[in-house]
Amino acid sequence: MRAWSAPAVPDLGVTAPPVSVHDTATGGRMVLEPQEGASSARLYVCGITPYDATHMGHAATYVGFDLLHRAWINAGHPVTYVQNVTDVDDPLLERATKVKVDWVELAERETELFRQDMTALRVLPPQHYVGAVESIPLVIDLIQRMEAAGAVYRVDDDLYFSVTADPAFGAESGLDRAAMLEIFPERGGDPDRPGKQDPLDCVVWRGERPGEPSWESPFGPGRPGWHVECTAIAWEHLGGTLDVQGGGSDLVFPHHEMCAGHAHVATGGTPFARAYAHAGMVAYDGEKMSKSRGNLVFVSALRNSDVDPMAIRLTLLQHHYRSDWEWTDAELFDEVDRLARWRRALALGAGAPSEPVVTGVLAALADDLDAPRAVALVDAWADATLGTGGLADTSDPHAAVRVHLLLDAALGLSL
Ligand code: 5CA
Ligand code: ZN
Repeated sequence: MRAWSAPAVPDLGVTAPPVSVHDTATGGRMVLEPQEGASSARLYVCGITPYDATHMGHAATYVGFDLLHRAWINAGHPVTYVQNVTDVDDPLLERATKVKVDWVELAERETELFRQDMTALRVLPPQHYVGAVESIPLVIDLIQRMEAAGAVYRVDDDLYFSVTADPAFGAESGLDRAAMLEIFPERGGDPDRPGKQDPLDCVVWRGERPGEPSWESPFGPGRPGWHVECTAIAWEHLGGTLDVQGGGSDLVFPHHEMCAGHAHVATGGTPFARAYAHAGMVAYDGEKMSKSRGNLVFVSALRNSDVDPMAIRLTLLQHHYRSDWEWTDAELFDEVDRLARWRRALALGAGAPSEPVVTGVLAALADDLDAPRAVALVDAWADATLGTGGLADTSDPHAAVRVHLLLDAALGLSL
């Protein structure tokens, strides 16, 4: 699948510190220098299910991982970035039926809108942007490997993955069985289906249903399960253990746990990812922003009403990627004002010393992607540059150029 166009990342002429992020599996910090022998850092972030437009929750997650992508580049590491598109799944098919649109058309339309939103927000594109439908041969291959390891069984026309086949099952989320059983049905699981060996087992191949799309396979006609899609795409396009599997915190269980389990079983125990990183949930009107609840603020709607995409991006950056927070329009308007102040400071050319802000911003981002700290440093620089009571600091003749490049390279803000 086509991704979107890449904004250039300016070279700052300094090397940022090694990047560390919080790892859900260990609950601690992980320093992410590329693996021995790997030519690049390997990043996989779970992509959209394209049945509706990009909302602020999606945008926050992708901007969050864009900070990781940029922090690695600024630390001197090339990055191979892979993202999927869940272009066949229950919610997409249900929406297509409801609005009487062909499901392929709906997926293509919403994916194109997502590309435009990501371009406007200056999110670096993945090198491999891969749909589930185009990956069906990879999925079949992965299921066959799991089958050969004795980890797959049939219930009617569907194939299930046996979670007990992975001795490490549960290590990614750290959840106990009771918590897993509670969450599983809320996130697409079917614990009560008769014939399953364990209530937590998940579908890897869903046999053909009347009126639904299906593809031929050695297991009969059907379509891929959700978790096996991401495992197959990530493994194929990154070629080994990922440095980071990312997504929103709603994917901690079962999605990323199952991905880890599938990979362990198919490869004889090779870890799926070194770290599992999760972005917090963005709420609106008191509840998680979600397509199913309908409490949405769309990136495209704001763009269409002439909101500067950089103000949207800055609003997202004001919240640490791991925190849960609530979108308000008032905050967006504050950030419009902040951008105007930064632009005034940058227009002066000379300004307060740039060296401390460059070092500080790169260090903040290398430290678990601490964008709010980075924004506060730029704010302090703009305040000093503009001065209060006429006491502007213009001691650095090249300050504006340096800070301009820094905002672009590290925070993805083009002013
Ligand atoms: N296609 C699957 C992942 S393989 C999926 O979850 N799609 S999605 O369209 O529902 O979400 C896309 C990404 O946005 C996921 O990483 C998800 O965790 C994240 N996300 C969804 N809702 C929110 C929210 N309210 N706040 C933050 N991130 C969110
Ligand atoms: Zn995924």
